Amino acid sequence: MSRGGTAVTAFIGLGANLGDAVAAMDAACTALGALPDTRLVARSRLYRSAPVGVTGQPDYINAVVQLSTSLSARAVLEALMRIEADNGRTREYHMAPRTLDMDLLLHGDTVVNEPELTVPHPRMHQRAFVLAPLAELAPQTIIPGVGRVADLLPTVADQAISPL
Ligand code: PH2
Ligand code: MG
Ligand code: MG
Repeated sequence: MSRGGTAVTAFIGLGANLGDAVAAMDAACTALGALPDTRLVARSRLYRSAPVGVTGQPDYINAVVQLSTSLSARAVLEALMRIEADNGRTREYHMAPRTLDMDLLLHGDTVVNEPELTVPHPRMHQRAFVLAPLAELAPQTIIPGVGRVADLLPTVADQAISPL
């Protein structure tokens, strides 16, 4: 679980478009800050964004949280799934509206390519709802193999998003 005390900076993407999404963001942050060997460093503003990749759903509320953690990427993933479930997350079908979605975006310079976990998140650089809140916290961050967050943001300027 722990990495021998070596903390990395990790970024978590939060999203919700079902139920009280603002309350879900707060609950998620509280739960992240309570994880072992983990400190919540910063959270972005909340954003309202049009659904990407799916139509006929309510807008999403999105945010990004910065952690300092000595948990492994896999341990973080397990924690995210537990927090999602604690907040009423169900999985009726792919891309179903959700009370809380938490995605591990970046975990230091860790690269994982496995069926159940891909880090960096494979689509984060294509999504304004990730890049805008991430740019607020850490615009100079390099997405390994892709580029700098601040440079990627203009490439998704066509996606509708605004601070709440
Ligand atoms: N999450 C998805 C699919 N589409 N669109 C927005 N705007 N925000 C999301 O969090 C989101 C999405 C799948 O996780
Ligand atoms: Mg997601
Ligand atoms: Mg997810």
